[in-house]
Amino acid sequence: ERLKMSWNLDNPVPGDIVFIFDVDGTLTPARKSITPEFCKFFEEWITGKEVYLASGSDMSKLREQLPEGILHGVKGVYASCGNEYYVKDNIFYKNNFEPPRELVLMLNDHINNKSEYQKRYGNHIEHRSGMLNFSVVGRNASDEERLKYYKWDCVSKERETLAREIEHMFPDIEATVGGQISIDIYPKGKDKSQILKDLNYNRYVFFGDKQQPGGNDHSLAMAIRKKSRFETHNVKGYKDTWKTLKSLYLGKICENENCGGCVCVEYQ
Ligand code: M1P
Repeated sequence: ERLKMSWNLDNPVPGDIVFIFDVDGTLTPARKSITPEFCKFFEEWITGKEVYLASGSDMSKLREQLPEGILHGVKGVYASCGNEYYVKDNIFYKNNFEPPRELVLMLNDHINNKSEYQKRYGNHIEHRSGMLNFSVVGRNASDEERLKYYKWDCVSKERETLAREIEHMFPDIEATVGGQISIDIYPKGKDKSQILKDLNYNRYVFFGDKQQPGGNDHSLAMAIRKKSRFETHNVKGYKDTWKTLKSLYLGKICENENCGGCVCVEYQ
């Protein structure tokens, strides 16, 4: 449901270059605050530029991770995979999602009977605007418990497998792997790529750590790669983002000759 807005998102303001950043794993370690040194740099860097954030997390989590200087310094914040949009503290729209009963039953069955991971810490299904976030280990897991699950998942590929199963069973639904312990679930098309309907620029620059197929930055990266001028940076962590911003964009818009057209950068 779109809320009444003071300016019209259906007629986006054209501009030259837009920078879009995922948050967890791109500006911060997963579910952690931005580091003070990078925070100082990034707050200065965004000044005078058209910058948007596009996160899978909801706004309350983002407020724990990023200071007001950044949340209010950017042009806008797309939370819950673009299903909510904020400018400073004002919400401009949020989408609704009523998950099918069978999906909720399937997720509960997975937690109770199917998953081979033994530990459960509570808060397994989180309802957010326009989406569900699902975690076998549970969002109440401590940092240490998160890491244990993450390492296990990297080997077992539980999240990837479950996401494909969900999409197979519910053809109108998309499921993608976000941070360390969970998957994001939403109606088809209501993924991060939906933010592009609001943005009209000559050049798109995107930093995200989950651009591979099945990741929650994938749809946005693919949609940006259809633009005539773009850069997608598939970073491995905030340090890659920082290093790239320092080397390519410090103080002025990119002078690197490789950045004139279309570039997809994979970080090792
Ligand atoms: O923004 C990335 C992800 O961050 C969190 O993931 P996790 O708790 O699994 O580390 C979640 O908020 C998730 O929805 C989000 O996609």
